[in-house]
Amino acid sequence: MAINYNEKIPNNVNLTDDRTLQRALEHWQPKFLQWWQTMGPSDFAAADIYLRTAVGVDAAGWASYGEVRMPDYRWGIFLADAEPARTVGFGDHMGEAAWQQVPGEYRSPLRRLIVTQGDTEPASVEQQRLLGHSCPSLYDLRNLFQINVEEGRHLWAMVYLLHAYFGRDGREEAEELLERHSGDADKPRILGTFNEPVTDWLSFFMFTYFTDRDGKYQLKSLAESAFDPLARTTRFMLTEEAHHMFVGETGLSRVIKRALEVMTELGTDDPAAVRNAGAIDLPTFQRYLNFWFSSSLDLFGSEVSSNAASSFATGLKGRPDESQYDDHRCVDVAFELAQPDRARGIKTESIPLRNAMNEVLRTSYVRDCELGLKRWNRQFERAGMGQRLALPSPRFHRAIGVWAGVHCDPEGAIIDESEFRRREGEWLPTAADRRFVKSLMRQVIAPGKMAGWIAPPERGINSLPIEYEYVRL
Ligand code: BYC
Repeated sequence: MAINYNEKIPNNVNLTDDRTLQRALEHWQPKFLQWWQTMGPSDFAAADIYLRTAVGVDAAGWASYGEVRMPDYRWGIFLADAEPARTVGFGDHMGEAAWQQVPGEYRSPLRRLIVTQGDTEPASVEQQRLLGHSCPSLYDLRNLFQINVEEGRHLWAMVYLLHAYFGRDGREEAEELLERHSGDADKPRILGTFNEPVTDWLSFFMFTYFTDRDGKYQLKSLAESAFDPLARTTRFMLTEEAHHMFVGETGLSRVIKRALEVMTELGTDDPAAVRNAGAIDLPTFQRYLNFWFSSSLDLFGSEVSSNAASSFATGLKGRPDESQYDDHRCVDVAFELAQPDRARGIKTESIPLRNAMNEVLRTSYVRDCELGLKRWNRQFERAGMGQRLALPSPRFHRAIGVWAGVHCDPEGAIIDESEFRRREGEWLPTAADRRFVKSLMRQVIAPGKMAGWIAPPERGINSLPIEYEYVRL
């Protein structure tokens, strides 16, 4: 269905047919805008930004590009088209008609999933709030703001579900989504990674590569939900999410490209020399990667989770691309889980597959993360350099699940806490690393110009040249 932009809240859900819902959302709208003003991108409200806006929900040509000021962006409610006669694709309700309303017995766990998902969206905008002041180019600045406005819209997607299907509780949850804040001592965001500061662009690119990719896997599994409005809204969110991961992957690849250029010019891979020349040395890059990968792994929850088992059984949350599996019920199937034993060794235990669903998702996520690593490592090969980047073991630096509190090195070997503390600075960003990366973060806003620590992108946005003035300040 086409998106109606003539209304106060653009939508393709016939909002005018439900006056009560429309009024409730129109009541939330100014609170959202107030939140955007105070917690969203600092400054830049008057800049004209070359943004894409959704004009339809079909895969082909949903985006229209044009100059927009962020406060005038039309945040709204867009669901992918309904699949006629859709049935539940997994779990105990497999084959039954997908639900258009929330079954009473699943209200509370479904609300919890929607709130957790919704909480991450504004959190990421808050985390990235100050980045505009140190953008490496106008191209990058535009991409940052594109991501920010779309994360704002993803909040709308979840708030719509809360208002439309969860009555008063849902409206209260929608208010609280604007009251918790990233890193706030009293009211932090729900999940760990979304309270981590993202105050430099290396972290931003790591975040959009690793953390947005968690978003992809979580949204894909919610897109399988028996609750059809959730499946439809997340299907559309995924089309927007793809660009966020593109920004992460290409951003990191440009950082590597620049480091390789500097190493070739200088004829050395000495990290101090690379830093002196104003590029990001590879050991620092690897430490940032270790941090953001391990933090993002925690977002999948515990390896053994009764929440995950019941979400699968009841049909609330499936596996990404559920249709690729043969067995959609997963009853009486075991999953072999490696976990630490008391003697500091590793034991493998059989657990019911349904309880291991978080781990199933995490494993497919890790495989997806590896693809970027392969591409980046090819850059080294092509440059004739011996260095390689690697994902650390999923046991490394975990705060959630069976490996939480177990000290492991990046290869996954269990080590003493004292050894971990002694070597932590080799594996995770140090205060000195952060100071160095911060020192490179100087705003570059001349059209087509790039900061010295990052190579230009291969092409511009929507076939425009790289020199295009993507943000008119
Ligand atoms: N930090 O049974 P467990 C995105 C909590 S990103 C802190 O293991 P479960 C985006 C957990 O909440 C995708 N707490 O977990 C990306 C639970 O607490 P309660 C976001 C954590 O339920 C970039 C307790 O520990 N999507 O979209 O099986 C930019 C026991 O947990 C963490 C979703 O989250 C953590 N890392 O699975 C913008 C999807 N992990 O309730 C956006 C919806 C766990 O006992 N959420 N806990 O107080 C879910 O599917 C599940 O809630 C989780 C956790 C996978 C997150």
